[in-house]
Amino acid sequence: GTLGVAVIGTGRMGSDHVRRIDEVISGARVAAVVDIDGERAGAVAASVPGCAAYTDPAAAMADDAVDAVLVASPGPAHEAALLEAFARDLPVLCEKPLTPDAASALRVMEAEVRLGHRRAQVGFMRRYDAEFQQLKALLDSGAFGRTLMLHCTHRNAATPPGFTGPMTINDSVVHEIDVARWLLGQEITHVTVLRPASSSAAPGGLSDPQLVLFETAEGAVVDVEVFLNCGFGYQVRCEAVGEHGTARAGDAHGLYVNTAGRWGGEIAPDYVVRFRAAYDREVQAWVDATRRGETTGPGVWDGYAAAAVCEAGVRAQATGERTPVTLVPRPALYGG
Ligand code: ISE
Repeated sequence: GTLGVAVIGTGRMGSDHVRRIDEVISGARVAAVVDIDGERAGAVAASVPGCAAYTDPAAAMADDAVDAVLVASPGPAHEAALLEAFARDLPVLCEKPLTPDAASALRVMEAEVRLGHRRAQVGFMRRYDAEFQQLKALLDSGAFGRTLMLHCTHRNAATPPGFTGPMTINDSVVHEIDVARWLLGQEITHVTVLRPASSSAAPGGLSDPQLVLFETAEGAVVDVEVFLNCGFGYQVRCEAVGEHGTARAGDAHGLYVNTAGRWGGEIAPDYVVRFRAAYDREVQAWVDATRRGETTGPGVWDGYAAAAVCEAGVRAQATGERTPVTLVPRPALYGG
């Protein structure tokens, strides 16, 4: 039957996912929404037929109409929601980051391992972007030989209020951490962060832009320019350098226009627009797998490994030193 989803958190991503499940996704409906702000939850619920409003995630998960959970609350609230969902053996799609630090991600992983089967997918939506998928297929085909480097660009027009230095790594660069692990099929072993002079557009105290370097288990090197107050729009690119060729995802979307003696096109304003199709595919894939009784896509191991790299990254950011990443052995549940 139709999957009843509880959407936890009705901020930027949560409300976009409510709209998506209501209007775009087949096989699922929004059965409940949760927000600590009850008025906000009520207003969002009122826009969806048959949707209940809660302020407590556990109460929503206890609702008979709820078969699965989409966690889109802020990162620090994810652990409790995930543990509650696991206690009820409910399938989860958890927005990134899985949790904001490695110790809490490890607790989540241990809980899923105790459950004995995968139940959570992590919202690394770039894995569902058409161009990133083409890049992955090209690298996996072996046509370019081994992949030696990735050059990544991650630009946002502006940071939202309250954005902190560690969030540069935990909320933004976490995407490149997942992309690098996924494209290369290797774990990241070391992180270095360089902090050039900050843009005058960066809000007080935030180092922006930054250059983040990853080294991987088999000797690949990844550089990431993360520039979160670039002012001109949302831009995410990744160029892979192989032994026999290079390929770059993220340049071309939208129209190429000639007018008034100039050529060009539009830059997406933000991630909701830039990755709209990827989010659609991600949520549909999650709903389809869940209705088949399966858990697919990036999982809790990927969320944990990313959290461990983030932790090293936040330390590297503070010390300026090349910082090793510590990972526990990969449990058998995740193919270890
Ligand atoms: C945000 O949380 C995201 O996930 C976006 O993809 C990223 O570009 C942005 O920097 C983050 O704050």
